[in-house]
Amino acid sequence: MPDAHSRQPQYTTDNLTSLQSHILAEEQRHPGATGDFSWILSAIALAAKVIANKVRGARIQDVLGDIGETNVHGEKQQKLDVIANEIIARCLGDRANISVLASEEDEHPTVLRDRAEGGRYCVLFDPLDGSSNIDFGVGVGTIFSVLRNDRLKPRDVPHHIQPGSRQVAAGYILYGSSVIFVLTTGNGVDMFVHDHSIGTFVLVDRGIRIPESNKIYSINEAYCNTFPEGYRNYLDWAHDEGYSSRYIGSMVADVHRTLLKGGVFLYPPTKAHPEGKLRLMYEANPMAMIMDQAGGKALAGSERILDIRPTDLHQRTSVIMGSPREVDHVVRHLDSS
Ligand code: P6P
Repeated sequence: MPDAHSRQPQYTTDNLTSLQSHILAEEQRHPGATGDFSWILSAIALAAKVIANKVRGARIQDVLGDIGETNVHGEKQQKLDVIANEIIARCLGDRANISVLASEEDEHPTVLRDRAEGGRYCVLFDPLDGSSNIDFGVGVGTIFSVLRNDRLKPRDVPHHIQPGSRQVAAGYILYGSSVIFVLTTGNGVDMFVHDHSIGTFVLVDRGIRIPESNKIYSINEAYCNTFPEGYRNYLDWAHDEGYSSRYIGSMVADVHRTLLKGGVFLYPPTKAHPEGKLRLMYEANPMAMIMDQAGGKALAGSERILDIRPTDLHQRTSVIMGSPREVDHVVRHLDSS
């Protein structure tokens, strides 16, 4: 047995990489990067830790339930929706390179500064998606999308209504059995888990690839009588093919499972939401970038979600996203209806 002095140091392959050091390493990959971008992602990580703490203590700190008001979409605002919204605004608001903050919870975006004052990025977010589930301990999440404020109009007005293909970063934080941060900056999808013992997000998976296929569909079948015919034909086919159904009713949780296990997540047009229920700018677009970067597909009917040319911050869309072969099965039935 060699003694301690002769033994060569064993450099581990599983280095401990924090989200912060990962972001800085990514920044080094972009020549001329100014660090602006890293500032934004570190602010989102800070907000995630604060929100995770609130979610974890929800039933104890009496922040469950709704506040007796509705948001711009006519939905009951949960106490934690408002709290999470304020936390993100406080963490991002002092980042000098942010031009616009746009939230699901606010009818109008907050313009912090225009491009001439250094506002280079727009950050759009759903502060606490799935919050109606929080009273029952179901996983909820924050979804974020980062765009450049690079459209110079005559008045140099911030320009945050851009197609999803122009996102420079996107991701989500899932507040579940563990707090999981999934991020893409256009070079693949990486996953971090919050290690409470050291108070930081640590890298646990790099370059995630969604499985090509898996016989799982995720949809609220209660509305199936109001789905367009092609979706109903797909469901009949999936039933005959022995598919499993998994639906949590919290987009971040359903999409995260789909990303890791494969399958397809769908929110078709319904009678209540003929254009689809999910919001394009801060739900569908960021998730579509994640899926695209992980080798999956993300469509609204037959159109790529990332190619949709938006007109309104709060516009909705239908969603079909997941394993490429599973999305193809859905599209085949839409096309033949
Ligand atoms: P439904 C949560 O309210 C949400 O916005 C998404 O997180 C989720 O995927 C969807 O709505 C669930 O909608 O109509 O099935 O309850």
